[in-house]
Amino acid sequence: MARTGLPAVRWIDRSHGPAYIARMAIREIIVLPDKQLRLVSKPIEKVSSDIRKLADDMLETMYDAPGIGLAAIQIAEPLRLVTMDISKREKDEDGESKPHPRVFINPEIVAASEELSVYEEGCLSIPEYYEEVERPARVRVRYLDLDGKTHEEDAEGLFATCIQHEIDHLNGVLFVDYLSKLKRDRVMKKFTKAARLAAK
Ligand code: GNR
Ligand code: NI
Repeated sequence: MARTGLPAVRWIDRSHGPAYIARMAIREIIVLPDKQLRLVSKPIEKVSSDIRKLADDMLETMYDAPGIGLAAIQIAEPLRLVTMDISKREKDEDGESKPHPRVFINPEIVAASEELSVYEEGCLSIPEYYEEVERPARVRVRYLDLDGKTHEEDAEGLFATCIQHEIDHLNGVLFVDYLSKLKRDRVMKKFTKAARLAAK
């Protein structure tokens, strides 16, 4: 998973004021075998202040992890909300990296290419496990922004992979579901055993 190396507060919109910033929170990311990861998340009907707060908490949690994407269910909120930052984080002339926080509300794939591409995927809910997954190379995604406005956008490369991975989370699907039964069973067993040992 790409390291941001960013203090989590760098992308914050300061206009919210100190009281808002103080309320922001890094939330706990749930991991396998937590059954909540299999829930189908609910569409967001109104982009309320609670939703905006949740999106901010998700961005902070994602940067802290660090990860390039996060679905709300990964912090135990079964809502169709995704955050992402796949920026390359190249340093500018001041040696500063530029974050590109993005929020997708009710995202859906409206078209997918026949051409497939393979990417080595990881998941914050399946820590330290990476495997190659084949998915459509390009997708068209429809979503709402934080102002409730509808957008449609073409995605390719890492963006296409990541948005498909996140929309899968909204449907209770994990990247290990695309692997052989042997590999999937092995991962599930490993995390079930780890949870059992941690509970003792
Ligand atoms: O941080 C993440 N990296 C990643 C790499 C390849 C394909 C997908 C991802 S998403 C992942 C964060 C995560 O678990 N999102 O749900
Ligand atoms: Ni994931």
